[in-house]
Amino acid sequence: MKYIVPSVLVFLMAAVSGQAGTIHGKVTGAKGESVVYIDAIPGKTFPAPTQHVEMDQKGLMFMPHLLVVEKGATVDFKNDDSVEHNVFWPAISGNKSLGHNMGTWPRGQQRSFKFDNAGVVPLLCNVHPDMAAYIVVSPTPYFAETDKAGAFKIENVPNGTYKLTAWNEAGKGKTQSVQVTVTGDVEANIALK
Ligand SMILES: [Cu+2]
Repeated sequence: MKYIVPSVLVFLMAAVSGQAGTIHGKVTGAKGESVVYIDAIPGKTFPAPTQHVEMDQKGLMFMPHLLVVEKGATVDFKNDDSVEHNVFWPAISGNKSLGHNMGTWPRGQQRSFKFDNAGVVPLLCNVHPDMAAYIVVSPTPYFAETDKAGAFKIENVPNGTYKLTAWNEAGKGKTQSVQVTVTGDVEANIALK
C-alpha cells in the first residue's frame, strides 16, 4: 500500500505539468491591431531572445508601426531614407526614467538597443514630428499581435492560470486584463474600454 500513494501522485503531477495549450480569442473595443500578452508564468524566468528584431525608418515612417518583442530582445533601428532620422522615446509605460535618445543617423547605418524593461515604448523622431510608432515589450514569450479584426492566438502556453493583458494604441496607455486558465485549448476575449 505504501507504494501506491506516491506513484499515483507522481502520475498526477506528470499529467498536470507536462501539458500546454493554446489561447485564442478576440480583443474588442478598439480599432486595428492590438497586443496581447501573459504577464507572468509563476516561478518561471525566460532567457533573453538571441535573435535581433528590426525597426526600419522608410518613406518618413517607422516600419512596422507596431512591433512586439519579448523582454530582453535587441531591436536594430535602421534608416532606409535619404534623410537623417532620429529615434527617441520619452518614457516606457509612462516611466520617464526609462526614456532614451538613440541619436540621429543617415541611411545605411543602424543602432541597436536591448529592451530589458517590459512595457510600451512610444517611438518618435525629433527630425520629423509626424513620425510615431510603438514597441511593446512583453514580459513573457507568450504574446501575440492581433489581426486588424482583433483576433489572436498564443500557442504552447503551459497549463495554468494567468493574467492576460491587452493593449491598443487608442487606449492612451491603458491596458485591460482578464484571468485565463489554460487547460488545452481555451478561448479568452478582452474588451478594451
Ligand atoms: Cu525622421
